[in-house]
Parts: sequence; structure tokens; C-alpha cells
Amino acid sequence: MPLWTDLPPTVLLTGFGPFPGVRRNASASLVKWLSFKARIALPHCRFVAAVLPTEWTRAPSILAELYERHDPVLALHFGVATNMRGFRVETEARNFCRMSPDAAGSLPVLNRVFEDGAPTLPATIAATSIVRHLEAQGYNATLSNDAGGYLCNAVLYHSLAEARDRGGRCKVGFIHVPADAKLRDTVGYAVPGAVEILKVALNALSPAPILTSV
Ligand code: PCA
Repeated sequence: MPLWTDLPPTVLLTGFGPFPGVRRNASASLVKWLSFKARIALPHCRFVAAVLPTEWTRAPSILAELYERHDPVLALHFGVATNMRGFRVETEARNFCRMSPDAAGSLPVLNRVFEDGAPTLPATIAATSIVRHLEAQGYNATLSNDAGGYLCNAVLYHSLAEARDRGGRCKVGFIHVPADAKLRDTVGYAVPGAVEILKVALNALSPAPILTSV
């Protein structure tokens, strides 16, 4: 019987479904393609891809189930944003929810993610190294300390809190990609770029589960 240490480390990848103003969410196709490509590029890890509903209540509860079921070492979340190019690597989540209706037409219960939560939680992936590496590979990438006040920020906050409460082994990050990306941009640009993000994020883990040349 294999020891638990023999099990491949699990990476959780999430995107989002549609929401008001975005009928086809590019982050959903991104994570599906990414998990497929990542399994080939990084065979020592197990990749789990999920598309979260863009809903204030259901997204965090599904996320908590995913943590419980898969116990990931890395959770990388993707969502779309307007007026941007390439990759926007978020460095923190704010304890703030904008009063905007979700995909089910509901508003957040509170204007905060957690009533008593810290004002901000820092992302725990190697954000600066990721941006440097992406740029060196010819991708357009920026750091951002403003993930917005909608579901992307809320999911990042929930994920950081969940990872912290589970002992901090799992590193957590959020990447915004352009909302107007066509499928060919996703497959030809965002997916290979996201594989590079995974390489850097995984190599920064201690101990790194794999050795890759980045
Ligand atoms: N973008 C939204 C939520 C879902 C998504 O893909 C955001 O930036 O909050």
C-alpha cells in the first residue's frame, strides 16, 4: 500500500462560469485546457480543475469542498477582467464585497468577505517571480494589488483563509486574464503562459514537489 508521501501532490485550478455582462467566461475554458496540458508538462503532480459558479454563496462553499476532497499543495484561481492584456497576477485579497448581483441575481450578504476578517490577506504564491518569468518568456504580465470587489477577490480571500486554517501548506494565487479573449487566445497564449506560471509556483514550494527547468 503506498504511503501518503507517495501520492502525487495535488494542484487545484479554478475558473469561473458566466456572470452578468460575461456570457462566456474565458477562465472556464482556460482551466480545462490547462489541466490537460499541465498533466503532460508536469507529470509529477495531480491537477484538479473546477469551474466555480460566479455566485456569492455557492462559490466559497464549493471551494471549501474542493479543499476537503483534494487537500491541494497549490490552489491557482483564474478569472476574467476587462481592459487588460496578458496576465494580471494578484498580490492580495481585500475583505470587501461590492454590492453587485452575481450570476443568480443575488447580492452579497455583507459588504465584507468575513465579518471579522483581516482587511487584506497576501497571496502566497511567488507573484513577483511569476511576473518576471512570464516577461522573460515574452508574455505580457503585471502585478496587481487590487483583485476588485467582486467574486474574484472574494474567492481569493476565501481560499487564502481556507489554506491558512488548514495549516498553511497550500499556497494560493489568483490570475486575471482578459475577458474578451477568444478561444484561440486562450489555447494559444493563456494556456501555455499558465503552464509557465505553474512551473514557477510549484518550484517555489518547499519542498518543491518536482524539479523543472524554468
Ligand atoms: N471575473 C469576476 C468574477 C468572475 C470572473 O471571471 C471578477 O473579476 O471578480
